[in-house]
Amino acid sequence: MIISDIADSLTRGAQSVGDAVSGAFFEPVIRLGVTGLSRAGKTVFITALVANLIDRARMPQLAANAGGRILTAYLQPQPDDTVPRFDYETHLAALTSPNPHWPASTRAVSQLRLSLRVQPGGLLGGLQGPRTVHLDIVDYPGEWLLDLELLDLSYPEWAAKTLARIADRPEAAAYLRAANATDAKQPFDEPQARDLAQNFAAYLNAARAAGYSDCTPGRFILPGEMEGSPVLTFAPLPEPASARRGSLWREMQRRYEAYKAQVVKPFFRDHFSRIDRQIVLVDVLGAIHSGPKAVEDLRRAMADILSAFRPGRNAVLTRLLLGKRVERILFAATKADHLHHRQHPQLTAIMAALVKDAKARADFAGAQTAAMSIAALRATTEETLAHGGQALDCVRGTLIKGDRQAAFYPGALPEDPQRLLTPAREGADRWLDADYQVMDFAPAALSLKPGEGPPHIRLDKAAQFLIGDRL
Ligand SMILES: Nc1nc2c(ncn2[C@@H]2O[C@H](COP(=O)(O)OP(=O)(O)OP(=O)(O)O)[C@@H](O)[C@H]2O)c(=O)[nH]1
Ligand SMILES: [Mg+2]
Repeated sequence: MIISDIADSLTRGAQSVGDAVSGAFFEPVIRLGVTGLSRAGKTVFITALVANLIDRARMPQLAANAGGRILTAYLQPQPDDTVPRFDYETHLAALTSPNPHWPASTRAVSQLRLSLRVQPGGLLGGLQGPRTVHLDIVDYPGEWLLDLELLDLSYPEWAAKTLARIADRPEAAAYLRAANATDAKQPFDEPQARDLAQNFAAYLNAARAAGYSDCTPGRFILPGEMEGSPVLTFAPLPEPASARRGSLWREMQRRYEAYKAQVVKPFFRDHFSRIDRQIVLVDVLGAIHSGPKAVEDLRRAMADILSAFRPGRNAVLTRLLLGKRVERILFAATKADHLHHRQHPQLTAIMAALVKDAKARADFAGAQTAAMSIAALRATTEETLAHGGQALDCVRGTLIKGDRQAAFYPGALPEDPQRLLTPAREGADRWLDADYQVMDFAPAALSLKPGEGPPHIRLDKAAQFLIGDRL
């Protein structure tokens, strides 16, 4: 074991002792991770969940709430001083203003603490007073989980693998020309390194726009405050026969290692390793609408993301986790309000089928898993229209474009998910026997009664699966 790993283990050990002390003897803390690829619905989910835990009239499926055992829920300063706070108030204001709109995109990890006063249930519950359970919600981009692979690869391995993978992608042509024209055994030159890194980042952005999800290193796409720093100024190059100290190759190697040590590892050590419960949000409908290629790409991205939840696979992660594991994982197909409820079982079956391979390979080290279709914020109402002698199950909402109401039929999802997943795997260009639509609906203007949170679909069922057993 190298020194830095021992240090990591010690920090983790101290943390878990801290958690155990505050958990077992004082006030229990549940850390709920919320992740998903960009635009999956993380921000809306957290905002709606918190609003509906504070005002609980729409949460009958949360057992502790149905039993009247949740006395109050309130926001508290979150315990991690260096992690940005999830901007709940601003996001809620966007969703519930008289002119409701969706919140802006968020690009980094953030956290919020909601504390619940709960009357213990069970036989002895009545004998004890109420206790406080803290729910720490951590929002982080699913893209960051894709960087896990880097921890196991050296720079020469990563560079060779990446160059091979992108060799025949048109989006990478310009970068590959630049990389192949570079002699990496020459002395290091900062402007040259910067040009290569910028060129590679341009490829990653183009690849992502084209629907690829294997766009790592993750922070190249969303650099934030690290933009232009040495940890983000490297790129995969063809390996020279030999390279001296001070060469471009050696410096690229050093920066790649710094990215792993100072960007990837701290995320897994400080955030990921402490999560107890996890929800993975997936925009399944969006992918189906985009076509078979997007569905296949999503399936692969899910497999890569989920490898983080099978720690045995990665030596570095296994050491960082020290035997701790996520206890429950919920896979939620989001934006289910785009479909009439009669089609929700089909959507849930597709969600489950998308993660089935990853699940079959190893059952997430014993974690309990479930698949669901949810809408964190319901923007539509249901309506059955007569159309050509047939009854069509539609949804009605306010269109973002044009600001008018419309009823809309999204297409019929198949009963058997393989009807979509098989053509996707075989590389079909479009769906043969059906056409699927999605509409951009604006959030509906709300008039909430006292005690009511914003309308949703199955947010209470999701909450019951994720935290219900701990309340
Ligand atoms: N109809 C409907 N649309 C939703 C729902 N949740 C999310 N959306 C749509 O999906 C978009 C993205 O939602 P966000 O919650 O911002 O997604 P995110 O995962 O936080 O996205 P990034 O911060 O960009 O990574 C929103 O702007 C809405 O258009 C929902 O419950 N119903
Ligand atoms: Mg967000």
